[in-house]
Amino acid sequence: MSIATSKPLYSGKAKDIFETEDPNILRAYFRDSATAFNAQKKGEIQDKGKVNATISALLFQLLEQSKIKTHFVKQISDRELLVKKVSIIPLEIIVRNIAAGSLCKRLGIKEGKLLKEPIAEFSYKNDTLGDPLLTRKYITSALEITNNETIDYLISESLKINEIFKQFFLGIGIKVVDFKLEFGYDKDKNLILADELSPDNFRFWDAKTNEKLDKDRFREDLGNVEGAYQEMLKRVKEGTKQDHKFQASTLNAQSFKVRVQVLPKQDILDPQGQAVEKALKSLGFTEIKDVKIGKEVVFEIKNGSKDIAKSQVKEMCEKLLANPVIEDYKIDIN
Ligand code: ADP
Ligand code: AIR
Ligand code: ASP
Repeated sequence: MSIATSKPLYSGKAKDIFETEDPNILRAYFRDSATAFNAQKKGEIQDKGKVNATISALLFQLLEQSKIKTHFVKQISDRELLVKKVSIIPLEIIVRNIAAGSLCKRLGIKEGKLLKEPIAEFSYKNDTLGDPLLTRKYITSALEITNNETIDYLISESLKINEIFKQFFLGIGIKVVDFKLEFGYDKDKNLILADELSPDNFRFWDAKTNEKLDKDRFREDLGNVEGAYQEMLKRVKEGTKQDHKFQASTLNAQSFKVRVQVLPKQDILDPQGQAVEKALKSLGFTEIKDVKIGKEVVFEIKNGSKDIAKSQVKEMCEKLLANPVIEDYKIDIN
């Protein structure tokens, strides 16, 4: 292919961006080169380019199904995506669900703290300055990058994307700790999501073990960097194949009221139940037997389908709300 040898329009820390015959379409070539801490640390992660291009393609498609406008056009090889050319807004929008990275350093919070609500924050996309954190006024009045209305849109779009991702990744046993997004204007002045969606710009933790499955393995010299990237590729491929785990209608989701009743299994020793049974009998209620004491968990869940919501609640019960070895659970969802 002749275009493969042409000079990149831009060569960044992880990707080369080429023009194509169509002036509105660019070709992004994902390299294996890795940097961290604003390129102070440099290295290679074998096959990272392939993993990041493919995960990005799958996740952009997932978002498009949920009516999020993105620059994604097509994956044309294992390392290359065609994307709509945009004029990038020089802001990094960072969404956080769990404390990690610079948030912990800045605020002295312990890594792993579940934030009361997801946070969307902005950094200035400027390597020389080390991508500093920005306030709203820095953006609108000091740098004059954009206006309040656009900031509001970027925040609400990023938080919407976060909800889609949290739900999708939960289905493949991954916690979305935080991530970085970039947006830009296409030729028709639509503000759309651009750049990449990959373990380079997300923190992914295994939901059961909290094992880090992202670029932190490279940043912190944790070893098995390649293995973590491959594991994420495997899971994202599985997740995007299985429609029952995730449905495109997330944004048209209804809210369901869930009531989960958890009780010790019939043949399991339940000392609390026995004590209550004894006390009741001593009060004269001698006709009772088999007292079991359990718990009830109530919450609301949003989803486009009641069946999917129910299968997710079942997964929650199996993984967290009940101990399936010794407890039975009953789900009531309306
Ligand atoms: P960096 O510039 O941070 O070193 P990369 O190596 O990933 O990052 O280079 C990709 C560059 O291309 C980034 O600066 C990103 O903002 C830019 N980019 C991403 N998507 C598009 C797009 N659709 N149109 C124009 N530029 C884009
Ligand atoms: N990020 C920020 N700048 C570049 C990247 N990739 C991503 C990190 C992390 C999130 O943004 O990969 O997922 C928050 O980063 P930090 O360093 O601010 O904690
Ligand atoms: N992407 C930035 C860099 O390459 C920041 C980071 O990922 O740590 O330095």
